[in-house]
Formats: sequence, structure tokens, C-alpha cells
Amino acid sequence: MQIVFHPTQLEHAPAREFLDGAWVDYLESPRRPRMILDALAQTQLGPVITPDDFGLAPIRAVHADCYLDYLQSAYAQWVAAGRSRDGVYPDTFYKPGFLRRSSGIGGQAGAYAFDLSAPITAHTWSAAYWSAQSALTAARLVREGAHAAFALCRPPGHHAHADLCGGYCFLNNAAIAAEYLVQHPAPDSCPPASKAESQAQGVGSRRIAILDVDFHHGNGTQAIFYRRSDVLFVSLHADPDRQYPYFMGGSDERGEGEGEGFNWNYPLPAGTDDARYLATLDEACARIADFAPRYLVVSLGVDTFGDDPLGDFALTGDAFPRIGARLAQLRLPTVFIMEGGYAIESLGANVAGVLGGFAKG
Ligand code: SP5
Ligand code: ZN
Repeated sequence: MQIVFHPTQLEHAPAREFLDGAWVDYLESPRRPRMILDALAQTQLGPVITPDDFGLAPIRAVHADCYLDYLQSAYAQWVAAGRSRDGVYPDTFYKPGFLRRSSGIGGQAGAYAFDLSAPITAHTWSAAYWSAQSALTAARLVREGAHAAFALCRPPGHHAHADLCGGYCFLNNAAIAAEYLVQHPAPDSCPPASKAESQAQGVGSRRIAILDVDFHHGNGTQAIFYRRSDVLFVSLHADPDRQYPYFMGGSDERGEGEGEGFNWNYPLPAGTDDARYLATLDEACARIADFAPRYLVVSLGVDTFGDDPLGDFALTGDAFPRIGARLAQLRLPTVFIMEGGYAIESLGANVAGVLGGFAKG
């Protein structure tokens, strides 16, 4: 399984975030991908390659042009307005019921972000850009016949909406990879024997399933595909009544319009252990098998680990290879996209656990 990563992704390194009412060291740090690369180097999983440059078009296929312009220019505008060089930290957030947008940098910052954990620094755009290119490169590898590929995306993506950053996320890497696969389905190498077989294999279809196993609900990914029936979104996560992102992720959110019935949320209680998690993953996998997609995109967060500083689940290290093995049973060409995971000392082992379990399964 090839591992895709670009060193520019390390350059995004905000100093602080506002967490539980205090300014703390930024948890989503460049140490994370370093720890993951170190752990993967101890395995026989596969080589690390640098991504190709697909340009802006596949990013524009998911994100609003005005938002992309903002991400690229925000830091320079912010500093030019005499604000802090630490990064773009909005002070006022646009909310439903407000009556105007504002063209200045202060108003834009509050309209394009939904929290204080995605500050834009001088290096944010280039890091997020190459994170998305890593996702696209992994998607293309799978499209060209690899059984699986791992995009070591960082910054992560699943909280980013078409025109919103938040939760450490700027560009929605999983959505960008999924949309790329919708728009570039591989030609059928070997035509199926029957219509039933072709449906069972998803052959000839443009259907993509996204499974999000990060501890937090993938609000951005859900929102991007909420009205679509060609992209199934399935997510296991902490109940939003208790945990971030609070305002999305309920089990009653099933999709809208064309997309109704193509969104499945599995909110879980505090203390969720290996058995409970794996049983829920079975249900989620059954939904994916029913949908018979051509490809699977996995938003891979390991902040479900018991020791994670942001999570409240109780998963042990043993759960991760079992998650990987369960995903392998779907027998789908699979693009893994890195999302969260903040228990820095165990992060590499947990990611390697999922990928190793998949490769063996
Ligand atoms: C990609 C990803 O995992 N983003 C997560 C961003 C979460 N940010 C805010 C979390 C609020 C945490 N409050 C409870 C922490 C327990 N001390
Ligand atoms: Zn998370």
C-alpha cells in the first residue's frame, strides 16, 4: 500500500488553539505526521511517495471559489490590517439571522470559520493544498488499480464544509478524493458476467461510499454530500449532544432531497469500548455493502483511542487492526485519508494498526 505525503504539509504549525476555555498548544501539530511516518517505516506496508500536482480544479469541484480565494489571501490581509502575525483568529462568527456579509478581513474571517481551531497562518494554504493533493494522488492510485492507498493528510479535512474551516480542517480531503472518483471512474477492465454481478461489484457505477471513523462527526463531509445519492456518507462518532461538533451528527440526519437515505450517522456514548465499537462498525459496513459502491473512501481518525486527549471512548490498541480487518472484508478498492488522533505517543502504532489489519485481512 503506497503512502502519500508531501513535506510542505509540515509547515502549517499554529502555536495555539482555544480549547475548553483556555489557550493551549495546538494539538494538530507537525509531530503527528512525523510519528505516523516513523511507525509506518517500522512496517512492511509500503513506500512513501510524494503527491502529484492536480492543480485547483478538483478542489474547486468541492469548495466555493470565494472560500478558496479567502484561504489563499486571508493571512496577508490580516497582517496588512495590523492584526496578529500568529494567524487569523476570528473574533466574531456569522450566525443564522444575521443580515449582511462583510467584505473586510474581520468579517470574512468570522464568516468562513465556525470555530477557533483552524487559524490561518503564512503556511496554511500551501500545507492544506498539498494535503489535498496527497488525497487526490491516493485516489488516483486506487482508480488505476491499487487495492488500497493511504494519504497521510495533514491538515485533516472532514470538518471543512464547502465554504467553512474549523476543527483543524481547511480543505475537505475525503470529499475531494470522493468527488475525483465520481468524476473519473476507471474504465471496466473486465465486464461482469451478469447485471446482478455488476450491481454487486459496483462495476460501471459512479457510486462512492465514505466511511468516517474519526471520533468526531464529519460534519463537513456530510454537508457536502447531503443532497447526493451517488455518494453515501456513513459515520461512527461521539454523540453530538455531548461532543464536538455539537450541531451535526444525529442519527436522524438521513440526507435531503435526492440524498435522502444516503447519510447514516451512528452516534456513540462516552466509554464506548472495543466490542461496542466493532459491533456498530459491522452495522455501518452492512450499509456500505448494500450500497455496492465502486470505491470506498475512509476518513481515518484514531482519536477513538482510550488515551486520546480529545476523545472519551475507551478503545484499546487491539481495536485498530480489527477495524482494518473489518474494512478489508468489504473487498472494495479503498482510499484511506488521515483525519484526527492526538494521543501522540500511540498515534503511529494505532494508524499502522488499522492499515496493517487491512493489508492482512
Ligand atoms: C480532525 C479532528 O479530529 N478535529 C477535532 C477538533 C476538535 N476541536 C474541539 C474539541 C472540543 C473538545 N472538548 C472536550 C475535550 C476534553 N478535554
Ligand atoms: Zn477527530
